[in-house]
Amino acid sequence: MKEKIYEIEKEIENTVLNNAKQLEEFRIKYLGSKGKIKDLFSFLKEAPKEEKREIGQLMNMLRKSAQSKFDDSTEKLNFAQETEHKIDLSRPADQNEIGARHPLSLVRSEIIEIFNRIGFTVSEGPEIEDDWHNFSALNFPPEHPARDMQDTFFIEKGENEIALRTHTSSVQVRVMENDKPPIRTISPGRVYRNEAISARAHCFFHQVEGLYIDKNVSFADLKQTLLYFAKELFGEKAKIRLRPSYFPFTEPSAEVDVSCTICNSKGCNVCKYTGWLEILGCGMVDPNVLEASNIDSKIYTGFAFGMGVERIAQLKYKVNDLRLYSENDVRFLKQFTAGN
Ligand code: 2NM
Repeated sequence: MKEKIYEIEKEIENTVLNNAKQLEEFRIKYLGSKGKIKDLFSFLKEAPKEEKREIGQLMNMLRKSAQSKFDDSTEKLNFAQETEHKIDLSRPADQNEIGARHPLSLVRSEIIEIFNRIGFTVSEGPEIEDDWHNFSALNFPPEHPARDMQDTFFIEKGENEIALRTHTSSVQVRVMENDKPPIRTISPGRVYRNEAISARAHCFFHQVEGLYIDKNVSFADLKQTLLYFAKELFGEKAKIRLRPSYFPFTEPSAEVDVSCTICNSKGCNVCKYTGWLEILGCGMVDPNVLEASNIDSKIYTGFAFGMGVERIAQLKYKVNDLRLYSENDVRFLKQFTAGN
């Protein structure tokens, strides 16, 4: 009888239970009311008296191990079926959201590329500047209002004044001090002014300033360079006009308008019904500025210009509030792509 028990034990051990059909067959064959184990128990009373106890124990162990094999396999199979429904391996992966470039970054890149094509290189410099590079070397007189705390963020006042730069002309002073003409460079960067924040003003903004110094650089060169720039940026139909103006670092100086690309100069609320949009300031570099950086103003002349990146982006993308550029609202930011 013991042999029979061991035989069934081996049989159970070797049974594979991989699906519901096999499980059901197993249950009927071993655990059911007409199964092999039940059968064995009915023979127990025929066992020799002195072996009854031992054989009874063996039978109980056999029944328990058959039951747990059945239970474990049932559980495994159920789990496999559940997860099979949960994981759909054919489902496409979630899309990663791709960010967009900031409009100011797009416009800055475009401006840099336009000037790169005619030989201007990019120069950069510190945002924290001394009085010399931000004001004195640029021909700002000691009493100029820009030197006032009302207009400029000072970090140190007194003997050696330190401030956040108010324009990137300070970078060009450094270029003039360090390089020999010919100089052909643009300096993009962030600048700071002590202004209350509103739709039209901010305490920081971005500029691109340009500088060209060589023998015989003329106002005609300046005009042609700016016309090229306006056509590259706003399209072949763009026209420019210059109006006399004043800057401490240039003489003569001018303000530059481009024909309104929104209404084709017919008049709209963006150009205030003038047909023209102001986009930059420019002029011939004042001889005092050249001399301050040890460039001989009897040999060399130069032109310079400066523009606000926010202003250009505003025209290109019809942005009506300067604060949008720095609030990081994704509803605004996601509208810009490299193709725009
Ligand atoms: C402007 C307008 C006119 C300018 C001048 C210089 C430098 F360094 F050569 F003196 N850089 N940029 C300049 C001239 C900037 O911005 C409205």
